[in-house]
Amino acid sequence: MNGAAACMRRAIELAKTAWGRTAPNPMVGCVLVKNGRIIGEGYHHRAGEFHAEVEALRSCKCDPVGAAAFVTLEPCSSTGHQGPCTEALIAAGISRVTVGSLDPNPAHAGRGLEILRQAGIQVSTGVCREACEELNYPFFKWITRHRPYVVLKMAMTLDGRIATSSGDSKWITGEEARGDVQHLRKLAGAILIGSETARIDRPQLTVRDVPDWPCQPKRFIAGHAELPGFTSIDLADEASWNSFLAELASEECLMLLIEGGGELAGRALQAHVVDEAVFYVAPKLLTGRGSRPVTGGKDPEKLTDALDLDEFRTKYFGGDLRISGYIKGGWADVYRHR
Ligand code: AOF
Ligand code: ZN
Repeated sequence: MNGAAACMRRAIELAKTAWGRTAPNPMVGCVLVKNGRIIGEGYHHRAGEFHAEVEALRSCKCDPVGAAAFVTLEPCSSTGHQGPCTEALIAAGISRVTVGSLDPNPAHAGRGLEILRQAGIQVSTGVCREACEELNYPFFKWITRHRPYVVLKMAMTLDGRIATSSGDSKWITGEEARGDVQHLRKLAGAILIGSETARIDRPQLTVRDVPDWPCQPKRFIAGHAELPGFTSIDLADEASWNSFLAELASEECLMLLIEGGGELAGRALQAHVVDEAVFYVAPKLLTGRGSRPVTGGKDPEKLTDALDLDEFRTKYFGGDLRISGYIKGGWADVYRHR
């Protein structure tokens, strides 16, 4: 395979094979290349199992001595459930290691690269860095801040409505967009909805597109509503948000997905707990003063009170448009501009 970027892209693809299955570990992929050919590939399947580098070494059909390794994340350097990947790479005689993103886990951060260099391995970093980092924002925030990464997902009409005045909301977006939500949901260790949404929609909020999905998110209602499988919690102020998020993190939840309604969305944004907003916009205009708006909460006084977004991105899913961005001042924004 030609080119470091192409090898790293393949490693990213491998890492994503385990999408949503690795928590509380990151998704990691690794490709081994010798004489211009891929001789080994691997990815981290789930926490407690082999790391990507070891998987790739084990898959080799020929001697890996002198091969180059492309890893999406800095190889680990100490023993956890698994032995250090730095040692495995050194023992296998790997001569070059290209790393996509550094591992901010304080147990490894930077040390992995240092150990490889000291062993005489040529180390380079930063190939497809952004893509490698974005693969693991939930892990990065959790391991450094002991809080889950928070994503706010909403589906709305072009005029910013999420339901009629009577609460009819099925469906605003089409099948493809809802399929993308299933994909996003797989990363969520927990899902949160408002009490009104719980009462009116009675949603399941499960991952359904894979039979017997092993990592179903824990489900919570902000406020009080009876819904089987959901836990009611009180999120009255910033302190209660903070203890909720701390509790989730201690239960190894790497990502919280907030799925509406508008009142909860507004309050979560105003409590400054959201890191990333993912909005699906349907080509529909609902109109109506009583139709429910996509965000509620308190009324800001000035336009300068608006939250800004960084990296505003768009992608079509069928006829619907997904617009996403990182909330300025949130964890992801700060991390990206560090
Ligand atoms: C790697 N390659 O594929 C992964 C890494 O408890 P352990 O031994 O599984 O270690 C988990 C830590 O190792 C995790 O917190 C993260 O820092 C790193 N994950 N490192 O070299 C991998 N999954
Ligand atoms: Zn490792």
